[in-house]
Amino acid sequence: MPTPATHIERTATSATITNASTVPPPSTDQTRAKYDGMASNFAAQKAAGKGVADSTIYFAVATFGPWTSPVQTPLRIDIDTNGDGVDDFRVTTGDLATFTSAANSSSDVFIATLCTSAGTNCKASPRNVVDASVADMVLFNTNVVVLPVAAADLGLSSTKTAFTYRVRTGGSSAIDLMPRQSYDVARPGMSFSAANNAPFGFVDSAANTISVAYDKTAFTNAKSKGILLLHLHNENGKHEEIVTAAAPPRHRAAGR
Ligand SMILES: [Ca+2]
Repeated sequence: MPTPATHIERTATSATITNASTVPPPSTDQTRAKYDGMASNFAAQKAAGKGVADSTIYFAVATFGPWTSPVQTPLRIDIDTNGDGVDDFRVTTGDLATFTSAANSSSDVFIATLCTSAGTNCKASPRNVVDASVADMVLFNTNVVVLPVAAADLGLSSTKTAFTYRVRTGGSSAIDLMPRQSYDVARPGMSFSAANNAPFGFVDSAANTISVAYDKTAFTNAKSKGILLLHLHNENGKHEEIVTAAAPPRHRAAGR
């Protein structure tokens, strides 16, 4: 069985802003954010003659420890699309039954929900991008998740391609608040492709090679730090892999 791997451009680390404690979180805590990352399928859309408005943006989060069920790790991403410092959209985690009607009992069809910050005009997308009827995307017993958002639903287009966002864990009150970052859909720091694609991401096998297109200026502008590589089907403790390019040696002036 092919194993999807998802390649996400990493944009922030576990330098979390926490509300109270300065004690490092325990390694098994499924509510504490270890990494967040960004990717989109813009490069593939562009190659197909399409553009930003046709693209999907992927928010990735890795926590310190695994959840048994996604309900144990509520996530929220606040998005400012016009740069005025006021968030315009909000992505949250939930389930399809209560999305359809608040009167329903919750289901185990897990989704990412995009709404305006006022809670209107909500849209649902499958958690980990692909519906469970298509592929096993490993929603349970893992510490990594991908939340997809259609760029058009954020009002993005060829003339408006960038936004800022902030990832937080926790439900009604924040547990971890990651630093705000920016992302330009049309100018990703890195784009990934491979010969063997999975329903989402790439076939995770030694025979598959992943190619990386690198834009140094865009990478630097986004404050990206490397690649957050998600192995969805790995065992716990081995879902996320951090890949960083070797930095050239720094030369120090004599006497310092
Ligand atoms: Ca705004």
